[in-house]
Amino acid sequence: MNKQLVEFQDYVVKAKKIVALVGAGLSVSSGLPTFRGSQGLWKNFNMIDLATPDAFYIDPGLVWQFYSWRRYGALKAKPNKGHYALSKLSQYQDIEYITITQNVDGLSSRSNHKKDNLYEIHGSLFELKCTSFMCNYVERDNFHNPLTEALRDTEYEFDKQNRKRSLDTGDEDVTVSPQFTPVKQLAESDLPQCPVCKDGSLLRPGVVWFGESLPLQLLTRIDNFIESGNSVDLILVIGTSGTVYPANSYVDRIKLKGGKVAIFNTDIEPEILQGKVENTWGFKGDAAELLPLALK
Ligand code: BJW
Repeated sequence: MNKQLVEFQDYVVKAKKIVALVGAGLSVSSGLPTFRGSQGLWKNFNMIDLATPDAFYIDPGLVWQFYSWRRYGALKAKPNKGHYALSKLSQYQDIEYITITQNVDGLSSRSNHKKDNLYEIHGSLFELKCTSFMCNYVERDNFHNPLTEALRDTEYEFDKQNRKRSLDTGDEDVTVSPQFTPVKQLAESDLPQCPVCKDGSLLRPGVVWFGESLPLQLLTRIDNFIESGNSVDLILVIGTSGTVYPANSYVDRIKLKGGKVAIFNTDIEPEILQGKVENTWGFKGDAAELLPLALK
């Protein structure tokens, strides 16, 4: 067995306080695409056109097609072995543990992960909220899809791409990330409307876009976990490029207080793999395969 893995497993069984920071790479083997990189969602679309409040203001039909397509994909996907490995960690009584996920696909929550130590810091595809400043309407766990008849075509588009992918690869398993393609121009009347506002305000996805604040309550609970009591022994950094603030700041915060870092990613710097970066282990490959092995 690899020396880093033996060392890591020795350490993890003794660790008393653990954080997992999760990104899109964890859901790749469930068939969902990442954002960045050659197979990523931002390959054909600029994130500024899809994941900002301005984007929604300029073309809510385009943004809703993107999120409707993502909802459909996430509903068809199943949690993988990596999600279940973290879910198992969340159940242990004798350690302090939290999962901080940037993913909005709901797969961690569907893997029997304990609810009170799972923090979905970028929100959820299955939450809807009113865009009016005067209205606090929020709908949680809305798994209905499509949300309007006009958004149904995004489902056909997802299925069409998947059929093409299985023909291309000769394999039913999803191996290539799908790419979002908008189907048509949609009017505001085609999109989900707030049921309580009298002025026909639009509902929007309950995700955190660029330039928006993350849910303050969650950030405070995470800060309390990291700053109070015993210091964190270990942060597992799983399938994330670590490019987005504030999620990426947790690694350095924990490292500065003496915690160790274990990275699970298909793309890892050679120095880390060679064990040359202090207090950092690197495990290169599919997180869904590596996590159950490393955490067993
Ligand atoms: C595998 C694998 C396999 C593949 N196994 N691994 C300048 C201007 C304006 C704003 C900023 C600025 N500078 C900083 C900011 C702040 C900004 C930010 O960080 N920008 C950076 C891009 C520079 N952050 C914000 O705006 C946040 N809010 C905030 O900070 O408020 C205060 C503030 C406001 C304004 C200015 C300053 C401060 C909000 C961030 C919200 C991010 N939202 C998104 C989209 C919405 C949700 C959605 O649609 O899903 O969240 S962006 C997108 O990136 C998504 C993800 O959660 C997030 C992280 O991506 P992730 O998960 O890391 O995916 P990838 O694709 O990047 O990486 C995948 C990794 O997996 C890769 O490493 C692969 O190698 C690996 N991999 N297969 C293991 N099988």
